[in-house]
Amino acid sequence: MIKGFIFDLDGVITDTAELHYLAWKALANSMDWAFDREINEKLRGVSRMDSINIIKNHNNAEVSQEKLLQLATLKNDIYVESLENITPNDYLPGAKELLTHLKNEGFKVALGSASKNSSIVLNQLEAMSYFDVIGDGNSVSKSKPAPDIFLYGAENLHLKPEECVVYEDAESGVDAAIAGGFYLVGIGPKERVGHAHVRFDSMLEATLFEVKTAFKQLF
Ligand code: B16
Ligand code: MG
Repeated sequence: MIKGFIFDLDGVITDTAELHYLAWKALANSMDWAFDREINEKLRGVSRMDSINIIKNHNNAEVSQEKLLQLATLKNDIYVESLENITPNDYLPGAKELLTHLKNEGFKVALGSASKNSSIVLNQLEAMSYFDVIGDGNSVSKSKPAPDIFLYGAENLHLKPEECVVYEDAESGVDAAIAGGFYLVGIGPKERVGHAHVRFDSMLEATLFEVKTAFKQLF
């Protein structure tokens, strides 16, 4: 029986991808590195240090680990400053309605994000009260596609993976949730999240009614 839901943040609850893009772009420009939306797409759901390694490798750049950490910190400073612009109007369409619905029906809810800035984002959205557990980049050391972040969420909700539905928009996040033994809702195109158990184009379609219909033997 499904008793809980675990949500990814960027691309599921809100769209911070554009702010990540602008911050990485500013950093890349300062280094004279190539960076465009195609490379940015490879960073979806990927941790900060894995992201900078992808950008560095794309540019065949030689950078020490210490310098790489410095650059990632610089990008994060730019990104965190831009989070001030997020308001409670910035939920992805359908996300707030779904969270409200789940609360009203008594489901347990956790966050399962790769971001180390999830609390800032959730506070800006005024979304903290929807979550019983916050699992993010500060909670575990192995990032997606390792299942650790979702296992952390389930454990702290006192549920088994097979009692939880995970919502994810990234390929690595879908891989992580499958590896952990969760039921999975993919948000986005087939090429990206087609390996989820159920897929919707956007959060607007991924309502509780649709998920209950898709997994009807589990509710
Ligand atoms: P931070 P999610 C991910 O969020 C983003 O999609 C990804 O682009 C970002 O690099 C990662 O968080 C880490 O974020 O730099 O804030 O720690 O989709 O896992 O909620
Ligand atoms: Mg995501």
